[in-house]
Amino acid sequence: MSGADPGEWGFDTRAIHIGQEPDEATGAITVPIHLATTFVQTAPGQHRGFEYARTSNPTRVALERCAAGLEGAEHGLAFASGMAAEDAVIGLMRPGDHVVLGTDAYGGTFRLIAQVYGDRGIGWSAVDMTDRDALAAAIRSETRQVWVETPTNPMLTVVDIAAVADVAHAAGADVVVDNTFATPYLQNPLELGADVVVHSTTKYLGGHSDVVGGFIAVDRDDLAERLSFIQNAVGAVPSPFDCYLLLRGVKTLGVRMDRHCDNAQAVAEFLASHPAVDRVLFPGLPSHPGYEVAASQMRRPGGMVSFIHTGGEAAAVAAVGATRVFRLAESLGAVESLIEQPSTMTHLSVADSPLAVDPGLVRLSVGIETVDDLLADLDQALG
Ligand code: P1T
Repeated sequence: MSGADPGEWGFDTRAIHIGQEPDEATGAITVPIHLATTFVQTAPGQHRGFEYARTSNPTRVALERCAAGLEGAEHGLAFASGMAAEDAVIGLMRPGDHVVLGTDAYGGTFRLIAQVYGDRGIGWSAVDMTDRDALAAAIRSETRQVWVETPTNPMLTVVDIAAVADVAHAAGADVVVDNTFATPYLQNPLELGADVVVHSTTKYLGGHSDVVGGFIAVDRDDLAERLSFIQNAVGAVPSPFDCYLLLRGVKTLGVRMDRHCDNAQAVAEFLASHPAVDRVLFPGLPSHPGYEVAASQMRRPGGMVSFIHTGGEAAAVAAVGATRVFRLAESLGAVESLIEQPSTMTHLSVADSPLAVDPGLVRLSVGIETVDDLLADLDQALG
């Protein structure tokens, strides 16, 4: 879809223009950072759409409109972090309710569900989301939400969103998709049947390792109403400056993702024939079990690559400490390449749980540097 009408704009035009009309007062081409915490009223309750900055703020509204537009969603809500966005979604449930999540998910998501909400009376089960029968068996009468990550963090498993939505909806549960790894440029879960999309905007949407944020996109008015009530009541909102940085990042999301995808494909192919690599996990390789589902529900396979080192934990630890261009750090999705060992870093909180990860696993967030430098760096580090 592309055209002169805003309703027909392509992805990059939406990223640059939705919610970002030139400032009416000054003509400023970029959205101003509105620091005001309160907005004058002409009579009690009479205002121009803004009353108090926790409830709403013009810079945040610009970001919410823009990011919702990228997901093709009716409603968008910005939060102070990806975890704050997830907390709002889980906050829709009550004690006695139950949630199903995948056996492969970001460690912080598991920690929130199992260790924070588990203690407050919300039950959970973890299943292999690629197994339709296992999912159907895990859903109970009190199941309210089915949480899907795809591709997953850190195993890059691809989950068929439409298939999960069929099973979950038949049982009356909502489907929540964490679209952080794919981004709205590569995958739009609402179109595939999801009810709620969450993002850690700290990653690709920000894209420069300089802002922590979260986002929720929904089409359903009932969900939007309850989530915006929680957003205001709890107050885990991003600052105006964070919203500005995210608007700035999102403008280049499409061009960055194309380079992330090109570089990740080259890195995955390089690793696939490297003797120090036992198995490459990347949905753009035909050998990956999720290759076909990825090709049908994603525009491209993304910028994340994981692999199992033939030498196990000790060799994985040595490799992640030996790169020079890939920096040893948590997080992902920014312009610079990062390398990490999930079992002791991002996924420490899943140790001894059904989500535990292989200590020989190495995760790469492939950046947008010159690809030959990335390949040479991995070669010397694995060598
Ligand atoms: O860090 P925060 O913005 O709160 O987002 C949490 C989060 C949610 N969902 C997924 C899929 C994530 O990967 C994350 C954060 N992940 C990392 C920090 C990491 O290195 O994997």
